[in-house]
Amino acid sequence: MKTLILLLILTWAWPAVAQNSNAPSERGAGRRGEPRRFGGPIELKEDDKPAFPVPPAGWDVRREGIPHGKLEMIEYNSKTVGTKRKMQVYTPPGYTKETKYPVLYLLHGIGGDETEWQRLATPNVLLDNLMADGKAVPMIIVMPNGRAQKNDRAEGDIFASAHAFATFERDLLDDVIPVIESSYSTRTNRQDRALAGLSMGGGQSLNFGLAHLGTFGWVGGFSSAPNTKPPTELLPKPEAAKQLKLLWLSCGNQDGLIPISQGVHAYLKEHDVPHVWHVASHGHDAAEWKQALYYFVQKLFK
Ligand code: FER
Repeated sequence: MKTLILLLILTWAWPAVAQNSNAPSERGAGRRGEPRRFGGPIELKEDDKPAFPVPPAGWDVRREGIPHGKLEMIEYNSKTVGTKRKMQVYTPPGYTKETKYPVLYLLHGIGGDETEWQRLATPNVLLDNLMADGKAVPMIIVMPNGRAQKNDRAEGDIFASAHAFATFERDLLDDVIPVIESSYSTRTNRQDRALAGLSMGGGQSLNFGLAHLGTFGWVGGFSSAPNTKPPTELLPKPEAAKQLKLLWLSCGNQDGLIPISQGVHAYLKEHDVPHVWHVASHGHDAAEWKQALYYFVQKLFK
């Protein structure tokens, strides 16, 4: 049965795979923001509805006259990969060593890298605005590169590097988090670390977050991709997830990958695991991820 489902997903995804590997203009950075056509037929269920409204006017516009956070690109030595790797770090307005901050680790998709979230969704603008309005608590956001291999650029056949997104589990736990916690002024309990991502990054967040409940207190999968483990593997003991402060699943209602999120949602519901299920009117696209991030961060660390 599992093999059949996997075969079906691969068959549906194949046109997108072929397109990506054959057309240079479709490769790598820069083609994000376009609607994507992954996956198969979409069958919406009764509760596949938005949990949040369309964001209010001005939500994603940089405002003058409010304090702004800072973005920096840093390098770290990855023992896991054996190279120097990059990650983008947002520190909130007024960041000071006198305070310890919680941290959100935010993971990109199959065609992205450490710059993708910033290009697609300007998390710094969303967070600056939300903090100015008292709707989000000050936090650090880390945007690492989830393709844990020596050449971690999104080039060539991006699907051929899908396995490197699994290797990233060790890079995140053994390299990224220790580097962040020794370089920035952070709080370091499970309730002070959140893990979320889009598509491949959504699958990574569910796979790693639910396997390391002692490390992460807040886990979010946005439009999670076929790298997401089947629900019984993700959470063999569903009651264990009840220790999470937040478990979040969201997906656009025009995204052919929605069966993956629907499957996880159905399993959580069956086992009474509290979670957010947010299905807004989008495809597999930047508009979906941006509003998911906007609402996800408002729930964090409270
Ligand atoms: C697939 C379809 C889509 C797949 C991954 C994706 C690993 C990822 C899409 C994205 O990150 O946007 O079959 O297999």
